[in-house]
Amino acid sequence: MGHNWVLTDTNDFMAVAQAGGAAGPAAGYLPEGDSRVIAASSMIGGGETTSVTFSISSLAASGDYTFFCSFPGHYAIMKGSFKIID
Ligand SMILES: [Cu+2]
Repeated sequence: MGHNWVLTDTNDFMAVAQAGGAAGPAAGYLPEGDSRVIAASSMIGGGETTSVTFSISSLAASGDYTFFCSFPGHYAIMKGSFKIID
């Protein structure tokens, strides 16, 4: 079992989450080269840590973004809203 942290526009969240499951473990459960993925960490196991660094310069302050885990099925509960607050 693994977990990661993926950020997409909320409109893309479900499609990317499902494509991630289809991409399989070798791809880290993320569709390779998918431009809908704004940022993503590596897939890690329980008790491990990781981080992700990305620019928010292309994101809108009024945007609606969702972060989630793309391991199959996890996105149903491992998700949240990502807001840019000035
Ligand atoms: Cu997970």
